[in-house]
Amino acid sequence: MKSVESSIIFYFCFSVVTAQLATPASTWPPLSTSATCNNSLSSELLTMFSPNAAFSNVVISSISYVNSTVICTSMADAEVALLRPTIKIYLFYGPNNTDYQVETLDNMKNLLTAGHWNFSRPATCFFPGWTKSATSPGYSLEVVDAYLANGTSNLLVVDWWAVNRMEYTRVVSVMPSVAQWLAQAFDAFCEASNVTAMTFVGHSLGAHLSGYTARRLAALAVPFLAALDPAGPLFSPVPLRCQEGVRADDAHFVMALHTDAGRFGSDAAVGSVDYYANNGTHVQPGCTPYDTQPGACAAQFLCSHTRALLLWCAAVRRPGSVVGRLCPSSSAFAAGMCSGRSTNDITAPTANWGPYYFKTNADAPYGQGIHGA
Ligand SMILES: *[C@@H]1O[C@H](CO)[C@@H](O)[C@H](O)[C@H]1NC(C)=O
Ligand SMILES: *[C@@H]1O[C@H](CO)[C@@H](O)[C@H](O)[C@H]1NC(C)=O
Ligand SMILES: *[C@@H]1O[C@H](CO)[C@@H](O)[C@H](O)[C@H]1NC(C)=O
Ligand SMILES: *[C@@H]1O[C@H](CO)[C@@H](O)[C@H](O)[C@H]1NC(C)=O
Ligand SMILES: *[C@@H]1O[C@H](CO)[C@@H](O)[C@H](O)[C@H]1NC(C)=O
Ligand SMILES: *[C@@H]1O[C@H](CO)[C@@H](O)[C@H](O)[C@H]1NC(C)=O
Ligand SMILES: CC(=O)N[C@H]1CO[C@H](CO)[C@@H](O)[C@@H]1O
Repeated sequence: MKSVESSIIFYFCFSVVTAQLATPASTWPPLSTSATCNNSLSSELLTMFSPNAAFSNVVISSISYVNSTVICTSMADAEVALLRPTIKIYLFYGPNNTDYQVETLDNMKNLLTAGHWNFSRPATCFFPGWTKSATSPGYSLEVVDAYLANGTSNLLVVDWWAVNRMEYTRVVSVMPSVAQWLAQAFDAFCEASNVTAMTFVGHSLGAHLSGYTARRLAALAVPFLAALDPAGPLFSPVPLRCQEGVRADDAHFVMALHTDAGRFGSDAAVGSVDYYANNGTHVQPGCTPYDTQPGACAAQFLCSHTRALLLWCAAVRRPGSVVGRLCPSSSAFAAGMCSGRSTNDITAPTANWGPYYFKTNADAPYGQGIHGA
């Protein structure tokens, strides 16, 4: 097992990272993906992310230590600048998830003039996570379908796939730049229109990107930000912290939902209020324990982490279906000691204190409403 891990580390650090250094951003190869359960990507993920010795080995090529502080290695400015034109904003106007308008950051205001924007509705922007595009099936399109079904928002999705498909540590290192570009584009969009506020929703690395972006806005207001299982690796206080991620003061109100805390999700309470589904940790109901299955397919491997996104979709589709209960601890909640305390829908929390706990079903639609709280 050790030698297998070492060769994966070797492959990852040298084949992927050094090859990318010499190649322009537009031609970087995507990470391998596979629809089958023999998926080497998941082995790489396990090696790269598991909070053990292998993790600190794998990041050594891109992360360095200065006085015991972990810092990200930056890409050269010229390389980073190549990434900006690759970022696109999608407006999904329905009725199908194939109905969308795509604009670059410089032309974002065209979204207001093509006849697809509904000025009577508020706006929501979704930020996908690592290796995910605006149209990734079972992921971004789940969010799109949920918002189309709810039918009360203009839905934007940030497509930063040309950036986020890179090696993980490299993506983390360029996120402050990406957020700066997005914030400037959103501010210009706001100043060119009467769209002055937007809800942000981000999953995993996208949760941190949404926070970074909101933090840098000067004109557009973000009254509500949903941070769905914000990414753990390089953001969690343990085992290695490279950058601070999304935090409670990034938006007027930050709701953080945890489903894989301490693994792919951060183990930190980062929101104005934090919600914990089924204790907030793996293994979520219906998911397969992946820590004993390094050969598991990516869908199994990321099941608990992705559950936060699916729970949010369930809550958007059916308001009142995903509800948490205020309780000081998971064990007190499990023991029924908080039955008299207040409950709150994750899409509309009213109190900026927590934590909130709830149970879910193993399958869609997941939410048990008040019965799960
Ligand atoms: C899994 O796929 C790899 C690469 O395609 C192959 O070398 C390996 O033999 C496969 N393993 C199994 C158990 O099928
Ligand atoms: C590391 O620590 C030394 C000694 O305290 C200090 O002089 C130096 O500036 C530190 N380096 C950084 C990058 O913080
Ligand atoms: C715009 O949104 C409002 C409020 O949701 C809705 O009543 C109206 O039908 C929408 N207009 C169009 C053209 O979809
Ligand atoms: C916002 O701007 C649009 C387009 O200019 C306009 O149709 C709409 O009436 C405006 N809404 C408000 C509330 O001012
Ligand atoms: C519940 O979560 C805590 C961390 O928040 C963890 O230490 C504990 O092991 C989890 N319990 C179960 C049963 O998963
Ligand atoms: C979903 O629709 C309801 C109205 O049916 C609305 O109150 C709620 O805010 C919507 N949820 C989201 C997340 O937009
Ligand atoms: C091509 C396609 O999927 N069309 C669907 C778009 O949405 C409408 C309304 O939900 C459906 O009736 C179409 O079949």
